[in-house]
Amino acid sequence: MIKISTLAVITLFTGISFIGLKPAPPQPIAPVPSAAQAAWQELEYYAFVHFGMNTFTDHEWGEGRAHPDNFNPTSLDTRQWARTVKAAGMKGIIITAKHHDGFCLWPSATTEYSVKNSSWRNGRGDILKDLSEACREYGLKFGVYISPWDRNHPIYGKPKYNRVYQEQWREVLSNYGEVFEAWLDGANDNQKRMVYDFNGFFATIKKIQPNAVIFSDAGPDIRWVGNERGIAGETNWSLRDNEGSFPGFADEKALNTGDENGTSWIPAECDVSIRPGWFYHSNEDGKVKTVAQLMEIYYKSVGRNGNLLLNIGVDRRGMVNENDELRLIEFKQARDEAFKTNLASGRLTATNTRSNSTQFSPAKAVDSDRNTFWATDDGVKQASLELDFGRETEFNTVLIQENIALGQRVKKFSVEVWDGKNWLNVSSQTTIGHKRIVRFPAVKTQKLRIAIEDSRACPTISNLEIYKAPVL
Ligand code: FUL
Repeated sequence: MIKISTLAVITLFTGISFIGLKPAPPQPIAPVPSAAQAAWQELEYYAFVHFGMNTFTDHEWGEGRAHPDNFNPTSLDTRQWARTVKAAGMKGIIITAKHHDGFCLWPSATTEYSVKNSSWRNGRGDILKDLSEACREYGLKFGVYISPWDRNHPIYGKPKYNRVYQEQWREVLSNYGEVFEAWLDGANDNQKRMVYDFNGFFATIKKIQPNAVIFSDAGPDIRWVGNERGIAGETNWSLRDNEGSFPGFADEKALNTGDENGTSWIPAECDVSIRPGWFYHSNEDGKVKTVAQLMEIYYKSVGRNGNLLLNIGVDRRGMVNENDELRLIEFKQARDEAFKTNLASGRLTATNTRSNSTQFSPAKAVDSDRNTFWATDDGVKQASLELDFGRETEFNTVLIQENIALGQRVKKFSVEVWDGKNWLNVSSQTTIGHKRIVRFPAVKTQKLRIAIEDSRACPTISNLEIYKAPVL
């Protein structure tokens, strides 16, 4: 009889586990996402809403001096925001609960500068209450932005302000149900030299909403992508060496690409506004980004392993303006059209399959199950996946995903097509991560090959889709 220890040794060397004769899955390679980060990554696309005193004073950066009565939406309808966002295919809304001017959209006890001192709804209005309820009704995630920089608060600049800001987070995270993301802006007033207690803020947020992810220039959970154009680096690691970095001091180049040797999992979020400004200005009604511009942003954010946070400046009525609403829907239709018919079917083979097992076969990359994946044997960092369509097929887009629960791995890969005699390279790329969408001039071929040329550990490819998308 074989002893258990012998089985363990065989398992170690062959990768075959004797429980149901299943091959052992690849070991995770650190760092890996937390459950909250993994869930966040699946959202891919959600809305930022900039709304506040600036909406009524026509500013981008208010100074915190406008009287609370100026805040006066004439027909506030947060359900219309939620309905629009839902129809646009977005998964949630992050609201500017307090921008740099310090005006709070909820009746905070920490300041006199809020809706409670506005004649709007006789001081009994609360945007966070209305919006969180609307998000729940429409099945959307609810997120909150609170600016650390406060141009109104009398004690801003003094250490005691840290307690004020922390208390503001405590209020919004305690009273409006589940919050999926806490957004800390890095913009600052350098003259007042406020020394922020970021670790204290992060601890408060985690204590009250342990499932929320915290965004700032420096994480800890989600990082800024390094620009406000919504564009991630072609190389985009969700890894980052966060040593010595903190919000407000952004290394924009490093944030854009992440860091292959990073010791923390801090994926990128790509924020950009649908108009030139973040807040609503009527003179920008004709400047809503075109569908072609939005598609380009989508391909360069979600298509480069980032999440897309697209901003809408809600107007003075307290509604998503018609122009933006129309464009959001058109953008949704353009994405539906681009990803309508997945052509990834045919005979799949690979140069290496983990333990030669069907459990990790190339077919797992096209089985519509994100939890299954094609993997190679440990140590095999170069391998290719070949798809024979069985007939000439025309396409211009390849969508590929890694199983990031086991860590981000691929460093370099190519898309190649068969011309009847040779493999022709149509695109050379670097990272994949949660999602990589590769575009190239349309090709007609019977066979496609994804050649992985380098990887931090054996690759784990959980999804491959192929499209002939309209060129905009
Ligand atoms: C920046 C702010 O200064 C802008 O006003 C805007 O809120 C943007 C999202 O973040 O840091």
